[in-house]
Amino acid sequence: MVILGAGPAGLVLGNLLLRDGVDCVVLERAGRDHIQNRPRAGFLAPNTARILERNGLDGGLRRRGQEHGVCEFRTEDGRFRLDYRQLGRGEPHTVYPQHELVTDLLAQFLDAGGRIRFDTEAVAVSDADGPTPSVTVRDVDGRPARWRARYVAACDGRHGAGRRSLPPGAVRHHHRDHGVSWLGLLAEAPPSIDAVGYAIHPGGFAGHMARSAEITRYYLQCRRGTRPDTWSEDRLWDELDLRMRAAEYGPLLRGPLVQRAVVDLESDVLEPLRHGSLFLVGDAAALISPSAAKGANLAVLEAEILGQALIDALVHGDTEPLARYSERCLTHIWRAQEFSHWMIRLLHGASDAEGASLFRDRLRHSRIASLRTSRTQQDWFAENYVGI
Ligand code: RFL
Repeated sequence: MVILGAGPAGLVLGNLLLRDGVDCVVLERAGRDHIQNRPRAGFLAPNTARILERNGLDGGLRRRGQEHGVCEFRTEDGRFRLDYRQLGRGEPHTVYPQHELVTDLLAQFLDAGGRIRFDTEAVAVSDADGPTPSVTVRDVDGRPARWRARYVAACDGRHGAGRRSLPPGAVRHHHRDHGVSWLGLLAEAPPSIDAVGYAIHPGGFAGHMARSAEITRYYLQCRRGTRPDTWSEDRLWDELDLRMRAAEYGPLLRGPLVQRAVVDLESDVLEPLRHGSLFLVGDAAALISPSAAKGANLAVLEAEILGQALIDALVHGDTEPLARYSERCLTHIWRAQEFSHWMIRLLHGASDAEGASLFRDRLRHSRIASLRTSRTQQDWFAENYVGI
């Protein structure tokens, strides 16, 4: 079994297969240091915590993860909080930075004797429609090599070799550009609010998400094509203050902005998630905008579903679960896409692409009002916000 990519999807899958004695190797384009220090997601759903727990992969999460259950909306009509632990199914998130999860999963994989090749980029997957697919790779020095396996799991993200190797017409590609961009910032500063903060402002959306006691992620909606280094740190903090309405609700705790990246809010889904012996997992299967914090959670869920199906096929000779992999995952993916799309409409007025639309803005206003006032809507929100 060859696994492309050592993100949450590839490493959960690798750990599961190794535990049941399935021979596998992980091929990772980047170095170990890089993957262990790449800050990305932080909000893990209760189902993700359960998957990690039942597979014995939750050591770090249990020790260092922080329970999180409140979000605060700040709008032109004032602010309100939703204690989502008390709504819906009554479950919180666990805040645990993705690079720490990756570090834990990698250590566990290596301790159990797992094989991983860092600095090894998969170039193409060949013969996926037959029983012995192969993966062509090149190392940092450009030296080529080839790996053969019974199955290949593409856990190598949206721009990986798994997607690239699909022959034209093999899968359907659904794609939606939401026409909105966010400047994602990582601040070496403690969280300023004891909640996830969503601010809706005439200047655009701003978001606040705790990562740890010392690190906070902020988002600022920006124009398409904005370069991350356009604004000075002071200007970014001033804009965050303005949109988060710091003058009214309290100051933001400032610190150095150690990471900046512009994210265009896009969603895509491939259908089906299998081409012969090649399986697509995580971001390689579907890209989901970070508006609802679902990407890493879907990656872990899909890795567990595929891991169990591969064990059934390779250890017990039952290929039926493998045949159902795509259908099972797509049900979860579309549900997450639907909620994420709803969140985008909740948090933004008309996008740049749509032009200023008062109609769209009034709809957003009304959506916020029903979230503020309707207990039914709040329960629905809570269930979908933490659900996967
Ligand atoms: P990853 O984590 O991108 O890992 C893919 C790995 O594959 C390697 N790779 C290759 N290796 C070999 N050959 C090739 N040709 C290769 N091409 C790539 C890469 O180096 C990498 O190590 O994919 P995976 O495992 O599918 O996991 C997906 C998640 O990383 C992603 O969905 C989340 O980070 C999305 N996301 C969030 N998800 C959440 O559930 N909760 C959140 O709070 C959250 N916040 C976020 C996010 C994503 C963000 N970015 C990146 C836009 C915040 C941000 C800013």
